[in-house]
Order: sequence, then C-alpha cells, then structure tokens
Amino acid sequence: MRRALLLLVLTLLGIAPASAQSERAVNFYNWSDYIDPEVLAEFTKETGIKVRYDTFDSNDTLETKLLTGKSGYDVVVPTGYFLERQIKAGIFLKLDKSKLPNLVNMWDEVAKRLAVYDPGNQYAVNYMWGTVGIGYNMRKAREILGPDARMDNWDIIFKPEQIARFKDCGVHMLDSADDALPAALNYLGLDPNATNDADLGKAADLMLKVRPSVRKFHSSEYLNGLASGEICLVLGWSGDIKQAQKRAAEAKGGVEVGYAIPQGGAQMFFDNLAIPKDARNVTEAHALINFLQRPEIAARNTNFLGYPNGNLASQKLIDKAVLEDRTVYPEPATLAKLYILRARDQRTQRLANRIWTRIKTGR
Ligand code: SPD
Repeated sequence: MRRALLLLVLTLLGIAPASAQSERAVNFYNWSDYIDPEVLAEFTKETGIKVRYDTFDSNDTLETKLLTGKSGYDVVVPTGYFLERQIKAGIFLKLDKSKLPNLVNMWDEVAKRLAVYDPGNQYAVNYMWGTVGIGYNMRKAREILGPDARMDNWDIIFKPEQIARFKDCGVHMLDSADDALPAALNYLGLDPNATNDADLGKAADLMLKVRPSVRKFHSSEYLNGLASGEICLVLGWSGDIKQAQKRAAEAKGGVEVGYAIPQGGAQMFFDNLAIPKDARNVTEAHALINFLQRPEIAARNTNFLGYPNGNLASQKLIDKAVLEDRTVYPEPATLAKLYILRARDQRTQRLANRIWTRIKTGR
C-alpha cells in the first residue's frame, strides 16, 4: 500500500522509477468465452504488454460502461448494431491504420458488411462473427422427436407445444432482447428490425406463450449446461454452442451437442474491435488489435471458439473440419437467408427492454 502510494506520488511528480514507467498494459473488455486463453499470454510474451482482461455477456452491459465514460478499457468488442449508434454518439477513436499493418489480411466480404455500421471501416475491425440459432442435445432430440428429428426449424422454439416437449430436460434462452425478439419477429414473417409497437407486441405475445417452457434466460451459462447434459435446448450464439459441442466430446461423458441454423433464416452478427475515445493506452490497443489480426492468431481463435472470423488470410490455417463445417462458415444458400440487425433508436430500445422485462418475469 505504502509502496503503491509512493509510486503514485512519484509518477504524478514525473519521477517514477524506470521499471514503473516502462510497464505497458492494455485493458481489454471482451465477451465471455471469446478468446483462446493462450493468445493473450503469447501477446504479452512477445510485446511485453500486459493484458488486463475482463468479460461481459451482453451488449447492454458494455454500452452502459462506454456511455458513462472513463470505462478504463482500451479495446472493446461491440456488436455491429450497437457499434453503429456508439460511433454516432462519438465514443470511439478513429483507428490509426498505419499501426495496423495486418489489416491487409482482412476479408473484404466481412469488411463490406461491417461498413453498414461503420462507413469506411474507420472505427472498428471485425473480430468474429456468427449466427443466432438452436443448440441441442442430440440424444434427447432423437428421443423427443424421433430418429429423423430435424432441428433446423424455428417451430421447435416458437411453437408452444413443441418447446414444451423439451421443458423437462431443460431449455435456456439468451437473455437478450436484441437476439430473441428479432428471432420471434422473423418467425412471424415480420421485419426483424421492426420498430412499431404492433409488431413488437406480436413478438412479445409469441414469447409469452413459449416462456413457461424456458428454465432460464441467460447468455453464457448455456455453454456448460449443454456440454454437461444439464440442459437440452437453447436459443443461443453459434460459437458458444460449437464450444459446448467440443467440451462435451472432450469430456467423453456420452453427451453429444448439435447446432442448427434454422431454415427460416437467422440473425448474422458481427463483433468488432474498437478503441474508446478516452482509452489511456492507445498504442498498446493498436498493438493488440494488430496482433489479433495476424492470420495464425485469428485462425487459432476460430479453431478454439468455433466462430468464423473476418480475416481471409487466416482461412488457410483454420482446421479443415472447422472451415468446412457449414454451421460455422455457412454456405451461400444459408448466408442468403440470414438477416442483420440495425441500431435501434432510443424509443424502440426502451420499448424492447420493457417488453423483455415482461417476458422474463412472465407477466
Ligand atoms: N461468447 C461470445 C458471444 C458473442 C456474441 N456476440 C453477440 C451477438 C449479438 N447478436
């Protein structure tokens, strides 16, 4: 304590000892289960920059910190439709591309899609992307629906009598108005980006009908829940379900996990690396972003996470089984059916949040 105080005083006076002055660090705020842990250790070993790493599992949590200001983070990972309004709110620093030589590795297809949120790709670089779909326990699905069970159908989630059949073995849903309500709107044949009360009301009514079968709304617990066999059905994010699949196989406990992108279309999302305007370690933030876009590092993350990335040069280094897995890198016919979300205006966001609270409390 005394030493820390002394260091603080010396630093303020500009006479801190060399060792204290030279400690370089970067504060990285990322989604949970969203990096191969060895990658950060390797970054530190190579650059000498220490990574202080925290995680979140909701865009709202990240946004609250960013809008309050002085989050203390140097690199954050907002999803496209949040990034869009956060850029408009002026909370990010324009990237210094001269410090990001690895941007030559980026995949134009993804950069183009990201430009919808960040025109000119000035503020963000894609980290990972993915889909919102259905994770399930394969044996339970066969027992419940028969040996030819097809899980790539939103009826399983949105038909009250269908989801009810999974109730006893455990159903989870993302605790995210931004993922669940658009899925319900899309199922009803409505615009997933609808902003009007009538359409959002219809999505709410549908969710309230299936809600009695949902054991928990949570955005990260389902990964271990599926892997251990504690739950059997989830509306979740693709890579988290692919990680559950891998963990279940490694545990050799007989649990087999499947992931399906429903035929009726699903959300495709982009999670991106950005630097808050008030970041204190801007050089280190660029160094981290650049490191994460090294082809072998991006490939390692994708192999570990089961999320596709926005780095084209990494593809030749991705395990064949992952690159050719159409639930990770969807084929063009599936891609054509995916929808993207846009930033909600404040009124719609408030309405969606109110609806979501009603759904979660079941009233
Ligand atoms: N465990 C990482 C999950 C990343 C999910 N990103 C948010 C997607 C929002 N639609």
